[in-house]
Amino acid sequence: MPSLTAIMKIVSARLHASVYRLEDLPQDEKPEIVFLGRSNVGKSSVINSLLRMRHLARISSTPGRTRGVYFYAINERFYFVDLPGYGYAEVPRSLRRAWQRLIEGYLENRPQICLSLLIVDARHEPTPLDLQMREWLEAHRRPYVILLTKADKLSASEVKCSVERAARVFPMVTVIPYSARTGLGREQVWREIEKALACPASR
Ligand SMILES: Nc1nc2c(ncn2[C@@H]2O[C@H](COP(=O)(O)OP(=O)(O)OP(=O)(O)O)[C@@H](O)[C@H]2O)c(=O)[nH]1
Ligand SMILES: [Mg+2]
Repeated sequence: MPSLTAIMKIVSARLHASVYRLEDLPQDEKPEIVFLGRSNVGKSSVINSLLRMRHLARISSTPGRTRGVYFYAINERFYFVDLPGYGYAEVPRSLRRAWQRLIEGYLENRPQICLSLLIVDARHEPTPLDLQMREWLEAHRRPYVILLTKADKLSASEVKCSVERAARVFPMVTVIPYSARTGLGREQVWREIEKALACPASR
């Protein structure tokens, strides 16, 4: 369903590919915006809220719902990439290992990734796995921003504290309070996406 954002006009958004094996990754080299974070943190909800679509990416209160790497083609120009969340202990170990292989294999060999959105729950300290993800992004020199999501569950002063805490944990990184429910942070995230898409590397 076409919709208008304040920043970018969304003419089309569709699921392009559901990938469960590295060999099946899209080959066309469109720039990619990646959504990372622990299981159930709200990655798929961020995608839907950015696009103002309720049902494009699958959302669930059951953790571990996103099982593949999902590529959404936006305006046929770039992809939003929804990854399975990390840190969900209930997933069988063999499946967790398979995800890890898939996610690492994807992230490591994908020069067209122009921005990663590392999504953290605004209510909680970043987890050790979030910090590990950050280490990885920095070691691989991947541009990223932090989204503190579910901010609607906090008061304005609690959101401020959460942003300050994140700025201490992730110094020198853009931190954006976000809510898929209220749309808080949407415009700022779109600005970051537009900036990343404008880099020469992503043309
Ligand atoms: N209040 C509130 N709830 C949210 C927000 N974002 C997501 N949720 C809820 O959090 C739950 C998980 O959301 P998802 O978007 O499926 O999370 P995910 O990170 O994609 O989950 P996995 O794919 O399982 O890793 C759902 O019940 C959502 O309705 C938000 O901004 N505010
Ligand atoms: Mg999901």
